[in-house]
Amino acid sequence: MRWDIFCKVIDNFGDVGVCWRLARQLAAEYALDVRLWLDDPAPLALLAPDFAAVPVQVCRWRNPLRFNVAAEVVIEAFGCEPPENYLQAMASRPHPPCWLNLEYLSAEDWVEGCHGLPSPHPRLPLVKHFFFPGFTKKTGGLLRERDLFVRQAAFPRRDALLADWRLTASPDCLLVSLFCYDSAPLAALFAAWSADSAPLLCLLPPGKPLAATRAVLGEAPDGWRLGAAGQIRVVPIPFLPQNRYDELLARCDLNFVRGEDSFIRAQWAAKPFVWQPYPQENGAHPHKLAAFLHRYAADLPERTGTTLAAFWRDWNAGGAALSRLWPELRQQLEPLARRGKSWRGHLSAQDDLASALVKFCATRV
Ligand code: TRH
Repeated sequence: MRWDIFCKVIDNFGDVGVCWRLARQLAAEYALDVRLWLDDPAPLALLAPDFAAVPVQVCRWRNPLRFNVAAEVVIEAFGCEPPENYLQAMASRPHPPCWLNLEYLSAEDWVEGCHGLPSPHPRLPLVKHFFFPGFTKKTGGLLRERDLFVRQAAFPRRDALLADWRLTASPDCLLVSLFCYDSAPLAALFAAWSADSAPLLCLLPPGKPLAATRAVLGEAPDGWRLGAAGQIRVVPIPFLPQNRYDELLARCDLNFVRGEDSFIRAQWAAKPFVWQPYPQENGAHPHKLAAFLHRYAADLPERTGTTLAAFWRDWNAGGAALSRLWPELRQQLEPLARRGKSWRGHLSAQDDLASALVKFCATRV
């Protein structure tokens, strides 16, 4: 059966990141014939340099679209709207395709009520369904490959991972990955770290995190040393293919993540993390943050939960209190690591997004 996935790159990596993971999983685990239509293939080459070797057909989305037949299942990612000539082809199929709008992720309660709702097309004999990823069994679940936990068990150890960048870290050194938007309060974070006498190694991806760091600390091609004894190292690393980024998240003691896909992968890595939601003009992101914290922090000891919530909120609101909150967060990393594991266990009991999609479409094609 053929599935077409349409993806428009709004900005950053998340749109392609999500669609690529989904396309790859549908092809690998369900032997589906998957085409991924991208208006901008550039980010894919970074996320998956091996994409040509994967049995997913990556196609260029141009208007009008050049294609042979419309697929049995059509997924438009994040409301990107397939081109008109493709919609016409969908409508002229003897049996209309199962057409889904894959929505953005949110932990808010209303998601359960909207998941799966139909939306008839105003002109054509087509019905689109809203498909919401999420954190409960009444949503579409989260992207999780079938072999993820098996692969995780074989991930390189921390020393081997660091050796790739000619780095070493003593066992007591806190290993941190820092993936954020340029609005993150990096000056406040670095000041808070500098006041901490314990060693810390921060791995910094290129793009916005690196540019924002340069704006605060100045140019230093090999990285920066902070703190009275230079005990804090902030070191640029290359942009990693998605699979290797998963390895990095699993080996760090603390991950700063953003948007949607790195946020999910940090949860599979089951390590303490700090989330910066994608800043939206309509101001939806603080609600998303609060809704997720409500679920994630629910079973935490009170002190741990309050510290986590305060740190996340401050990270997303200017960082005025980070100097006070950082030592508190650091003290809570052990209970947070335990929570990471119990949360991963809880999430893995629900269907993953690809299998939920396959089930949803099975009765509709
Ligand atoms: O790049 P993002 O900010 O993407 C965002 C969100 O998806 C947001 O919801 C959307 O509206 C907006 O884009 C347009 O953050 P996100 O979602 O975490 O995606 C980053 C991807 O990059 C993810 O697939 C992980 C991947 N990645 C790597 O593969 N290697 C790396 O080294 C890094 C740092 C990230």
